Amino acid sequence: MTTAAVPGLPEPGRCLVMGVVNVTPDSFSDGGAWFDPEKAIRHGLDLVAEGADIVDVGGESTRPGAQRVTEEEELRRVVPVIEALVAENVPVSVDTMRAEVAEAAVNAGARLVNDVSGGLADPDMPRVVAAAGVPYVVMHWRGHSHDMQTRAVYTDVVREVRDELSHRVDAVLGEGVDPSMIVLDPGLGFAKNPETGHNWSLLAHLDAFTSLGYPVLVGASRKGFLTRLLAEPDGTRRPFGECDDATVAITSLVAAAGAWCVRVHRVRPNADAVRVAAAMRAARPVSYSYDGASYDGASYDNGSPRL
Ligand code: PMM
Repeated sequence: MTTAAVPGLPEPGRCLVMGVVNVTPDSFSDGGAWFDPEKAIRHGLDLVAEGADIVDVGGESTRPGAQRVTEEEELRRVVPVIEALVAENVPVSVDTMRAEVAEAAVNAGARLVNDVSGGLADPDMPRVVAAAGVPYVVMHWRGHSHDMQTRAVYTDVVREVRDELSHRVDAVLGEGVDPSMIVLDPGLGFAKNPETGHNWSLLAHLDAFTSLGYPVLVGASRKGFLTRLLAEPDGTRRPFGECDDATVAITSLVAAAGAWCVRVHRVRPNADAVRVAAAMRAARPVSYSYDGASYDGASYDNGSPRL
């Protein structure tokens, strides 16, 4: 499952690493550090030098409570950065919910459309992506950031997110997106309540998503549920930028469980982690003997993702 090929994107035989470039003044995770286009381009190139397989360029913050920017502003932010990175042969994805922005980004050379709304925010998106013939990240989403946390109500979060994602897949297939182009994302932090363990349940049951038969992308990096997990005894939450070690831990686990790609802010340690997971997965199927008994890795594969 890890190595499922997605057309036009690298195929290193392990979980891919997508480095984040937020060309925004207000993303919660990096606080506007890359709002200046020159800095954003430099940062994208640095991420590649650290081992990013894909650079994800976004011009609209999706932090809880964020207000939308205009389409013109979003285009102004992302297109020059995408053009410059593509000119350096960087595999670029565009993080947008708008069909017009996706189209402009693909015309500028973006190879992947990463739509956190899974086609719900802009009804033209699936058709535009289908016409562009590029891979499409369909993420689980229940509404825009300004009020998404009020929608984080589930009886069975894994089943509901899986079912809602499946419906989105059916919808985008109906709009002409080729099945080979679809990537799924459970949407950690998006309409998920960090107090009630929604994100952890989704991570713990990644097989509910990998078993749908599409590559799976996981975006845990610097999310609020990590700042809570790592809070001080008095409840003071760990700052976003100090959650990178926890992000690496998640990367190791989801890469071992068969994720296709992780979306992260700090690339180098996550690039190491996916290599560790790949080495362990590769070592697993061989027969070996221990303590006089012999084991065949394949014989106790019960269908669960293997470490
Ligand atoms: N998270 C953010 C933005 N884009 N895209 C995908 N596919 N999955 C995610 O989890 C995701 C995303 C928000 O994080 P940021 O503001 O730190 O970039």
